[in-house]
Amino acid sequence: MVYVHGANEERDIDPARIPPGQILTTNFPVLHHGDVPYYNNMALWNLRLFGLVEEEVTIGYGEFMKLPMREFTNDIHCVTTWSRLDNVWGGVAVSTIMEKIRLKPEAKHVMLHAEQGWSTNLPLDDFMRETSLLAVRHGGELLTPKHGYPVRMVVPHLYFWKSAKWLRGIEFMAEDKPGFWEQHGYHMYGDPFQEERFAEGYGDDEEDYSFIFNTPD
Ligand SMILES: Nc1nc2c(c(=O)[nH]1)N[C@H]1C(S)=C(S)[C@@H](COP(=O)(O)O)O[C@H]1N2
Ligand SMILES: [Mo]
Repeated sequence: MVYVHGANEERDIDPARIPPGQILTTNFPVLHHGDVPYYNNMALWNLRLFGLVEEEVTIGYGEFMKLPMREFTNDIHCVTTWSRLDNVWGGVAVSTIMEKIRLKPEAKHVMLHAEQGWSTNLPLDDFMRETSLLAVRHGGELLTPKHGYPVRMVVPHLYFWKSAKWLRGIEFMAEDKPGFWEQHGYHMYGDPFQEERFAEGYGDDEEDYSFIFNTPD
């Protein structure tokens, strides 16, 4: 039996699903750097696929919402130690997006670009896992603004900071490069089952901690 915060009860959950150092909750905390973007004209929204591709592609909102959608159920593991199991997402499989472009063979890494210059990096193979998606719904409802409306990335096998909210660009790169939190000491890969929370040496400076708690609602 595992105690679940939010539900305030013990539940019969396979402990193997819970990475080390994580606490289960049924709440859905909101964490990000900066402000929640506000959209008053979706005609101005687009998603740009660029970098090491034969031809750059831009997908508008109307076109995106007409792509084939699927349901994905997976677990969230946040580096700040909460986990939330069995999230039902609706969205577009990464394979559907990849049909729009032709990658150059040198492409091995991906940078996800969000509104306001926020970014996060991951290997191409992890981006392309069958479980990775571009979500537009959570729990059957359209994403709320604070959880990433209109489109957020979901990469369930890595810590949740790799799941960029307010996604606007997918950049294909030859070499790995640190995104926003990675430049501030978070791990380059972020496997929750290996507890890859921070880069080596993170936390040695008092300044490091100012970023962990900078999480306005
Ligand atoms: N654009 C953007 N996406 C982001 C972040 C951010 O600051 N900006 N924070 C990440 C972090 S650290 C976490 S834990 C999750 C939180 O998602 P949630 O607010 O939906 O729980 O979003 C991730 N995606
Ligand atoms: Mo986070």
